[in-house]
Amino acid sequence: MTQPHPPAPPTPARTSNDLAAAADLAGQTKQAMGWLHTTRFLVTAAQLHHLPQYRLPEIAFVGRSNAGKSTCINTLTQQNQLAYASKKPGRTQHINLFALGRHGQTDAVLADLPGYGYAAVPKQDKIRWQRVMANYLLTRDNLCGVVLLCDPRHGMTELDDILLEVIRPRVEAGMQFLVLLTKADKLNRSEAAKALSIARLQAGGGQVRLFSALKRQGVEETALLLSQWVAHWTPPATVGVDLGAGTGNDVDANQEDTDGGHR
Ligand SMILES: Nc1nc2c(ncn2[C@@H]2O[C@H](COP(=O)(O)OP(=O)(O)O)[C@@H](O)[C@H]2O)c(=O)[nH]1
Ligand SMILES: [Mg+2]
Repeated sequence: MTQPHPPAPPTPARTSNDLAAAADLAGQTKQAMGWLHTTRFLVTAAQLHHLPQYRLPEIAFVGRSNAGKSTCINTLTQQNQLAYASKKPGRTQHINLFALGRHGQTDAVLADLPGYGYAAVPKQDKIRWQRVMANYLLTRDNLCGVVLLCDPRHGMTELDDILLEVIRPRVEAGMQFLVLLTKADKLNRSEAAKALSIARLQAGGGQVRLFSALKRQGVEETALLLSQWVAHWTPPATVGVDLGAGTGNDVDANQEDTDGGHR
């Protein structure tokens, strides 16, 4: 005698609240994507003290050369040429700022920082860029959040760890922080799960997500998160007050030049 199959457990009925919440989330995500699409080039700076001071939340994108930073910015903003996705790693040696906001208004700034760790760059230049980056991350008063891009096939490198150390006090003081594991399309399920858990340990409690420009994985979630960072940002008292030499930039930073002059 064959036993009859047990009845399938009932699927919980979706309440109108669930549906409303889902619709709300979808609406917010769409808004965030539309908002990011307004991104336009603002200014490029070879030296830290050339960066204008804004009373606006700024989100910095950092990571090793070739981690997928330019591709990520282009994907999030749905603009193919915004951040130049270089085939030659190490070429982007300036800090590039982009403005975003609807109706010609600017309500946030994205900062594309020079990629680090490119092997062919002379050691002196590497050290100089690292100092510029560290100074930026430590002293940029209106920095609202940092997105660290990391190719999970290489994992977090020593330079990524140094960067984490540099920003740790600011993250503890409330600055937002996200690790994006890029090129996730190159990982299978178990590799992705492993990469996530390792990165979570290294990120010291910060958020970690998989991201693939190719498969559009993590794009909308990241857009939503960035828009939430900006919405919840409160400017520190110092921001925008000192429009002169820049608040907190030390003498070293002002003398640094991110342009190694060997493109
Ligand atoms: N498969 C795959 N390749 C990617 C992805 N994102 C970037 N890449 C490739 O990785 C290389 C470096 O990307 P790029 O954005 O220039 O890196 P950057 O140096 O960090 O700005 C390029 O060849 C990209 O086409 C992705 O999501 N999937
Ligand atoms: Mg790039």
